[in-house]
Amino acid sequence: MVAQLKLMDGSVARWIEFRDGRILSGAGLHPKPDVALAFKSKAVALKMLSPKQDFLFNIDAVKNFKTVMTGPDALLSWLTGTISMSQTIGCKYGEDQGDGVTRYTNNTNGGPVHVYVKNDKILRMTPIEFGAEDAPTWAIEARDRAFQPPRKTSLAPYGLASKSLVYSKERLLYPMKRVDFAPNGARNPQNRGVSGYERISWDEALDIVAAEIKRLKRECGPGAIAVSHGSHHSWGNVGYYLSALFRFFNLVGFTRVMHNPDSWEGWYWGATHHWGHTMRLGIGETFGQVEDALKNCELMVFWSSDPETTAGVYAAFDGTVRRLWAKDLGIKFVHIDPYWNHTAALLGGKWIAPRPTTDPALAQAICHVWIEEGLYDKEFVKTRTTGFDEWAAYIMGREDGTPKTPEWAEKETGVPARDIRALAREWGRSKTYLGAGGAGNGVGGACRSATGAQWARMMVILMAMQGLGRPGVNFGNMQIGAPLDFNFWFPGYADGGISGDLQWTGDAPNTYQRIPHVLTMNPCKQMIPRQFLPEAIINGEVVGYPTDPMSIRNQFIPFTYPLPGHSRIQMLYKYGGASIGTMTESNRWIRMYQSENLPFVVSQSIWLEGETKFADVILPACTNFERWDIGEWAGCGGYGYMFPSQLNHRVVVMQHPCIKPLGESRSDFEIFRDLATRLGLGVAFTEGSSELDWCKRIFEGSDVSKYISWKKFLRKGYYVVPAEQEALRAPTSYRWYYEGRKKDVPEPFPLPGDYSGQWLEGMQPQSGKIEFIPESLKAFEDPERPALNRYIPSWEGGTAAEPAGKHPIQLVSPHIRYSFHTFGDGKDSTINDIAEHRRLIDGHYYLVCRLSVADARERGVRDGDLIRLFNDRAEVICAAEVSSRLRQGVAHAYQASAVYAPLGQPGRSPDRGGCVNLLTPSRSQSAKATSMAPNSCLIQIERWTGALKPAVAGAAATASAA
Ligand code: MGD
Repeated sequence: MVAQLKLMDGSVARWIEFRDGRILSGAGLHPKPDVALAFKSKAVALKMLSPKQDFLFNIDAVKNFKTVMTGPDALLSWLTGTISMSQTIGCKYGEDQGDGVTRYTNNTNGGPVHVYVKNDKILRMTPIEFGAEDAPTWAIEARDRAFQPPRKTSLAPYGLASKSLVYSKERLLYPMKRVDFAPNGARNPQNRGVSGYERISWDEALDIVAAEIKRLKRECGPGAIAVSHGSHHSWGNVGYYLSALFRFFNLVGFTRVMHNPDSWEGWYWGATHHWGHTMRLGIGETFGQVEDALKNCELMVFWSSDPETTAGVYAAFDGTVRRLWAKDLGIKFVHIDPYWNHTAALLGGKWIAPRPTTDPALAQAICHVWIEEGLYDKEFVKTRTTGFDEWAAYIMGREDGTPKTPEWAEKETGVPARDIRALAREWGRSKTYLGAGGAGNGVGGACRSATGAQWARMMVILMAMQGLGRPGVNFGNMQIGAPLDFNFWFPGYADGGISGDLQWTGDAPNTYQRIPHVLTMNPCKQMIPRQFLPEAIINGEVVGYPTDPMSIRNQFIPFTYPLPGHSRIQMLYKYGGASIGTMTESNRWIRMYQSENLPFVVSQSIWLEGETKFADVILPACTNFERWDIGEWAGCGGYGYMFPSQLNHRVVVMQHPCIKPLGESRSDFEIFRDLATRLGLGVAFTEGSSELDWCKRIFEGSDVSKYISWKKFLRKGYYVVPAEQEALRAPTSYRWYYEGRKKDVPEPFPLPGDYSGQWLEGMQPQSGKIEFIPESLKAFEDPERPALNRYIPSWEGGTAAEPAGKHPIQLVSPHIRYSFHTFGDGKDSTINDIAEHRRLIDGHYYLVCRLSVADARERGVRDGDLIRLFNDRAEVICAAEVSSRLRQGVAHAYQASAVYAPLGQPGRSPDRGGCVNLLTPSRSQSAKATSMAPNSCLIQIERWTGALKPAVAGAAATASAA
């Protein structure tokens, strides 16, 4: 090709010809250039073409047409990419270990890793042990002892399993097309999940997808293309869905499949009304709790909190050592959970096991004891809260005639009244930390049930009565609040990476000014709530309530599908294949995929699993071990602001491409780039930067570049952020509020306009205080979420009063211990070999479901038997673990099976993959809060005696072509 470089007035020009690997060049105008780059002035040209790039300058030049490119997009993409390679070509990365082994670095969702590679094969992965040159580690002195964590990263089981996931036999290695799908003929949606696949070339696959995008935009107008991604992604700031995917689809225009705040649910829909924190979706501050607890705490209550299983969020086992310090110091532990969970098993302490979903009643009875016996912080309640008298009237029974005594709660929860009373007294007399949810200040399985909002509201109410922020009285379970440097800036994935996305990422407030790039905007406003995507497709209409962190009352504003004048969905672009394992009543997804109303489905996935087998065209993405990226461990940004406070060290990692992509798989970035090029958007998508260039741009914009050179960072692969000096450590969360000062913790929330008093004065709710009876809920009619947080029993299961019925067992399906949602599960992962996760029976790995000894005995079930979990929604076959860690009437199986393996027609036959979400209800916690409630689920269990071979060959839908 011939590229013409010139000034716009033609006064200076030079052409470059690329032919057969040789470059020719000449002065002046070429008679037949293929592409041209024209510059307004010499100054613009020189600045843009000089090796050291000034991206702020470049963006201004492009946006204001001081430089203009003409010619086919494919050639321009290639040319800009080639010019940009001059910045990185020949760079050295990784460290030579001798004997042909190179050690690279990468990140998993459960911790960073060193990756040892020989001859393009991964040998092993290990956590990172720090060296002498890495920054020193913090220490805390408390109760005449000094505490210092180990100088290394920890790693979650699913991180450890990464090698087996890279080399999984379920890897998608080639683009594929469903055999009976003809883009210009019969599409046969009814056969999705049944018919198999044939291998096609990348060109054919991308041409089909690009042609459909163009056709739908032309024929149907905006909104016809829906994009659905998971809540999580392989780690990094470039490849993440909030980055590359958002950038691509903002350029194309799409209907957003809006996520409900699944990890937060009850906190967002409930707790936020009492104390604000909308920017964290209702969960609390994350500063200083570790030091304060070590110094002052006497009792720690873990409520729906199992950080040894969930790793808080992304933090592997970094919190474990801190919890063991607390144990060493003699801090007492209480665990409130229907399951004697792994944190309880490690730490010991008192176990209180309410019936699932009845926790709000237990919490109210604690309030009753505190009020009756005067065991609450009266001064704090008087000066820092509103509405207590009305709350107390309800609790004491003056409002509805029912005092919420421990005896009342015993009937609901099944917890003996004497235990409730003893807990309330000990709590009220001690300096107590409440570890609510796995993170200690939020999330947790109890927030994902019919009473999830009630429960999260109760957690805030309890702490409001105990004087939140008093020394030794706070939210936490030693998972959050390590004394790190929070002024050091490195973007989290929700800061938007390369997306340029203005509305749904932190790009505009956080990233753009540090890492200049072109901002992107989706022209289409249409949205569908993810929770009701099947209803939107099948019924053609749906209403949702948004996840909008800007302000407390934004969640009240419903959105409808379809929007006036917009197209109904004609194409679903699905990223990953998790939904059958993770979405409630997930047979709905199968009905959606087999519906005539959905003419085209693309799946961009790494593995052939779950719903990927329901796509028409499959685009194989590679793992993050096969492409460039850059990211900070547990650095989420967005709603997970300062999540690295869960770690013992902040660690920023260069994510090396440790091996070449397997088969013909490509990075997500490359797939989007290649599609974009077919749509004439190639340069707009890349800005001329490769993935490595983008990593460098992020590195240079971040604070890391002030302390380590790019060259060294590239080679070594990680940087440990020095801990904060003791005198400059972030203050303890809420101490400012307790002491009546302005907010002094380093988080820029809430927005200035959301303070009712002076900026930084008070909490976010209307009164500026913690509100027992929230003004916001008073202003909104929702019978299922009254302003007074009454105990309203679950609409499915949970109360003592409920008759046993045909489905007498309450199934809880919390976050999975060994895998991370569907990551790490199935696909030949080494995790399969953990008998507590799956059991190998007759050649198939069945998901484990735990049931109590009494329930097992009643049903003649022995440990290791196959059992059938069923209700009117579905049937799932699991392997039984008979356990004393549960009360009778409760079963426990982890959510998020990656395997969907129906024994007959998909959606109409028992699943032996272990997708327990086939059984869970699709109903929102409240009709006016689009949320999920999988932990309100009634089932029956019996021994499985049926046939075990899939009846439909296509049910396995293996890619024979691959
Ligand atoms: P994720 O695991 O986030 O699951 O449920 P989802 O959001 O459905 O899905 C990520 C998908 O993206 C996977 O298919 C993965 O393979 C794919 N993926 C990952 N990395 C890449 C990549 O680099 N490229 C491409 N192309 N694809 C990639 C999670 C959801 O589950 C959550 S967050 C919660 S909090 C809920 N919890 C919950 C519960 O507690 N109980 C029950 N019963 N159900 C629950 N469901 C919810």
